[in-house]
Amino acid sequence: MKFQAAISLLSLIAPSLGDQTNNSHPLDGSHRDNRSLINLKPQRTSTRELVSLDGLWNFALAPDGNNTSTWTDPLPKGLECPVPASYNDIFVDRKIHDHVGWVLYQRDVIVPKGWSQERYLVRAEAATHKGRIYVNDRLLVEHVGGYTPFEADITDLVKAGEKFRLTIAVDNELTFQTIPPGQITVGEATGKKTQTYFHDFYNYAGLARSVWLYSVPRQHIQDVTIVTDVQNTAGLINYDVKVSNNTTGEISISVVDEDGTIVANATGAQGTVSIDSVNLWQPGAAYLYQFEVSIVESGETLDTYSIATGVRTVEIRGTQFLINGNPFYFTGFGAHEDTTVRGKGHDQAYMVHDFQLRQWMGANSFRTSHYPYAEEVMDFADRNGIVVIDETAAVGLNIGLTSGTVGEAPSTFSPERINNETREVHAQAIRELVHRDKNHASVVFWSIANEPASNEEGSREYFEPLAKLTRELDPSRPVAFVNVGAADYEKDLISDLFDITCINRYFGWYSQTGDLEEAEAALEAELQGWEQKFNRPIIMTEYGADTVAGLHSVFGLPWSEEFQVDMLDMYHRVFDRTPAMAGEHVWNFADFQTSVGVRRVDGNKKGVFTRDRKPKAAAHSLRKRWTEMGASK
Ligand code: BDP
Repeated sequence: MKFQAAISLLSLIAPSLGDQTNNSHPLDGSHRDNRSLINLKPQRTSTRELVSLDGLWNFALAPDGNNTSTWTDPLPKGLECPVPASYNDIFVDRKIHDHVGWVLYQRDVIVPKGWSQERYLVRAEAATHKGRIYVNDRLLVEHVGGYTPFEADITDLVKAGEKFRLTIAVDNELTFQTIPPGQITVGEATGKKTQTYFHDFYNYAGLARSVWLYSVPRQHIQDVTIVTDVQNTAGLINYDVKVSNNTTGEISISVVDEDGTIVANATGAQGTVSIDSVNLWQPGAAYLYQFEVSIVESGETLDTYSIATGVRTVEIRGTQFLINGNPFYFTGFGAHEDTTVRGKGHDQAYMVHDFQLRQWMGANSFRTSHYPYAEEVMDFADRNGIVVIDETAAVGLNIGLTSGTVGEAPSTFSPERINNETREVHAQAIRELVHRDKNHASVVFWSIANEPASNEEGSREYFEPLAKLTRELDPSRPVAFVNVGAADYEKDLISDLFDITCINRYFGWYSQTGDLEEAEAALEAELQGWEQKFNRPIIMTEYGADTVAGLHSVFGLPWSEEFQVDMLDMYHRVFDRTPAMAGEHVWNFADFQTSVGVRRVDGNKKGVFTRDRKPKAAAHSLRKRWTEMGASK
């Protein structure tokens, strides 16, 4: 199946699931059409300006209760919090670390004087998990979903040259109606709120990504959708440009190669441009054209915006995953945005270093487990030829997984737990992910959930419309979800709705613990089961063992570095005799923080690197395997 799209299909229309807008609800109605989509990532061009609002912001836990009227007052002096960063580990204060509810970030901002003819907006790249933007004492926008951007147009509220007080409130609460889901309990003795959740990483919160003030011209480019194809030696770029309602100018397109030469031109909001003797975007060898869109009137450029565009195709043929017609075998890791002190705060130094480590390992890909990563990471993957499986934050739709072994797990899909409202929120998370990341050459398929209870009643009703929605939003990429061990090839109820078999398996760790012979037989049977069920690629999206760096065992016992090496070797033997295997992503790239529980000592230790990015023994054996695989291609 070749995943190419007529661009018109890339609409955001989703009849089966209701409203289709960004989950931002302008609350005063005056400044923004609430059905419009969020703008493209801010960019400095000859017609647009960009002011970073990163740095130290005043910070406070919001006063208790739902009375938000005091939130916009100047915050008491004292705490300053860096942006971008999760706030949890910044302060030496358990109350802040464990806080459940709203926090407030505040700073003064001046709109540049020269912007009097422009429109200008405040944009937060993420507020985990709910965010509100206030200008002075006015609430402008509320956004649900912790890993996608939202923004407020402030043009009509603050004049160019004026200063205003910007407050961003952020709520970290997770319920059965959020993505990811969670549950809040109130202590009987203390009345204190405690957050629990069904996923295995710490609920870091706050403004973990950049905040911007940026300008766009009155007539401006709002959105661009690009789908590429290849015909013989020519590259085709199908495009669709959306502009602001008031636009009277003409749309003009230039495609510029890496040497700065214009290789194609076009006019009009939709169409196809062709590049002769195209340089393809290849895994490990990225080539990016600048797709430059302009609005031109009477010879004057009113707005211009450029998208780095890799020309490539994605196809599934039988059990093969093809990029540009060549079989591609995924090597690499599932990972987390996670570092000490910053939590999930985006950090350029760690981003570059992590890519360097992946490259050193011979890894060609990663999955954005278990939420959309910072947009800078996606841009960097495009530029570095790293292939990405792009995942929503729908992790933990599986109540049984963390219910322990005692007693019956309550059913996941039910009116009191994961219900239709959750599905609406999930649908919106998919819309926002596809909208944000659709133009990234690195993104080769979507994963709409990690380890849902796909063996449980109700899972099919829940997932069928979501799989359909994702295909409608983007027919140019395959759609997958990541399957959990309990929903093996006989018990899973939804895999036929998807294009690829992605499975996480822990034979030898959570089952057959330490017994690699039993584990090998179980893994083999499982892979054969999937292979026989669907004639399509299988990717092992997680496999691994908790490993304490520096712990050694002559017996190769679990938790030792030797065991991690042996266990991964065993998996690889089985993969190498399974024809349908199309990839292997070890869990995890690095050790990461989780909530405190009896199963985790300062976090999850399945990293091939420690949390501070030191290699464990497995890094060397994996490196050998992956670099040899890369070299033999
Ligand atoms: C899988 C999850 C992943 C966990 C991992 C583990 O997908 O998020 O961290 O297991 O237990 O179930 O290490």
